[in-house]
Parts: sequence; structure tokens; C-alpha cells
Amino acid sequence: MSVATPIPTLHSNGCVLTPDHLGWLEPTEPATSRAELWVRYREHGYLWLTGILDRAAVLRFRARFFEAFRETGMLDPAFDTVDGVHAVGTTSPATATTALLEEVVRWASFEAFCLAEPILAFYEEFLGGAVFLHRRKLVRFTLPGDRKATTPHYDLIYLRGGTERLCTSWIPIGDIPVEMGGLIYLERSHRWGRLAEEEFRRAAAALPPEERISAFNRHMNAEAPLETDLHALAARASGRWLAANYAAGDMLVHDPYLVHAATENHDPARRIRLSTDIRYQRVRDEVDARWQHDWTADDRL
Ligand SMILES: O=C(O)CCC(=O)C(=O)O
Repeated sequence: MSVATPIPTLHSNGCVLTPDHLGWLEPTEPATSRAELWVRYREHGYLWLTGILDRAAVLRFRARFFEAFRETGMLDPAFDTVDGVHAVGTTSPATATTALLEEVVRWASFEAFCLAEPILAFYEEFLGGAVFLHRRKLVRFTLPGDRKATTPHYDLIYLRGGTERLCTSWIPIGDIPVEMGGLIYLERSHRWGRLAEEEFRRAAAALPPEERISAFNRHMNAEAPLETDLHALAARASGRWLAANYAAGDMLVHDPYLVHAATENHDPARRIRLSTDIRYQRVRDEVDARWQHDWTADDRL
């Protein structure tokens, strides 16, 4: 994709991001040398590895998900299952979609998806040793027109009980062009995130150990860790929000201090956005014990 391609206005939780506040992510060729990958990762806080995964395998998993999703009654039967097209005007009780997601994160086929050869090979090379995949894995879908999107945060807020040498993989399960509401990163905010976290660490030093590592400890609540207003946050971190047209087969890798959010899905074709976010680290580094359970909607992590 050309960097000169104009970026459309995007929306996130009611916040309007006009093109002057946005930029494109820079793609990285997966065959790039390890040394160069690290240079880019340190500089930008992310790697957008285009086409690292087998596109057909990713689409097979998308089709499998929507086959199960059909029982919510929200899939338009006029389209192929793999397209994941939302049936106009349909809704489903949150309990039904939560139960489905809680089941999907325990599917053996999902575990296999997360342990696909190219992912493992990438991390073993990138992290330089045997890797560990956190058990708590999230699968997310976004219906077209839904006004709720992931609010800005950096991942370490939720993962303070282990190493900070941790990487998140965000994997689009299907194509996610920019208007379909993918992940956006706040430019070079991993430096700012580190400083913000140091401040919180100091403020929380006197709290009991369990509360100190909680994303919801009283200091986090007292002074909201991050603005929910994306413009205010961009001004504080002096960066733009970076977006991309993601394709099935891509994988993003991000630093645990890099601030990110998601945008709303305004796909004219009414396709449902589907993605997963999963975390890897070296097996020898300290692991956050709270993340060694399957995700549930009420796990408060
Ligand atoms: O997919 C999303 O909406 C959010 C993902 C996320 O927060 C992450 O990858 O850490």
C-alpha cells in the first residue's frame, strides 16, 4: 500500500479522527533480519508483519468461527459463512455472544491457530529462545455500526505481575480494511507509556502486592491512566494515531508499553471484524500467574 494513499476519517467511541490526526503504519517484510526487526521494533514499538501467516489457514479459521456464530442469528445467510456478513437489524443477547467467545477461546483448533508454525518460528527467532504463550487469549468481533471500540491502553497495565519483555500479537482473522475498525497505535507512544508506568509504580509503591499490580488499583482509578479522548492523548504523547489496511495472513506485534485502541466498524459491506490478541514471552522470564486461565468476560483482567 502506498503511504501516499489518503486515509479516511475514523471513529472511536464517539471520537472523530480526521486525516490530519492520522497516519499509516509501516509494513515490515517477515524475512527481514532479526537485527533489523529489533531496530524497527525499538524505534516504533510495533511490527506489522505482512503475509507472515498462511492466508488460507486464517480464512479457514474465520469460516469455522462464523459457522459457530450462526447460532446467534446475526449472520446473513445470503453470503458465504467466511464473509461473516451481519444480518441487518439483528441483535443477540450479550450472554449468548459471551458464551460463544468463552467457548471459542477453549477450542483446540484455536489453540492450534495460536501455535501455528510461522508464529512460533518468528518468536523463537525474535526473542532468541524457547517461548511461552499466555493461556488467556482474546477473540474479539465488532459488528458494523457498533459505537463501542477498544479504548486506549497499553498492555502492561493488565500484565504487571510478570516480565515486561512481553510481546502481543494482534491477528486479523480475515481482511480488515481501515474502515472496518482495526487496531490503531499512538505513534511512538511506547516511550511515553514507560514513563507513565514508572509514575504509577511510584504512586502504588505503598499498596499491598496484589493491589499494586492490579490495573484497577486505587491509583489507576484516582487518576485515570489514559485519556479516553484520543485527541487529548495524542497531544500528551505528541503523536498521531496510525492505522492500516490489514489482510488475512498479517500479524502485528507490539511492545507492552505502546498505546493502542480500536476504531468503529463502518464497513459498507456489513462484514463483521474478527481478530485475536495473544501474548508471548520467553519461557525463562517471569510469567504473570493471573493470565494462566482461559479468558472469561468477567475475569477482571
Ligand atoms: O482488537 C481490539 O479491539 C483490541 C486489541 C488489544 O487491545 C490488543 O491487541 O492488545
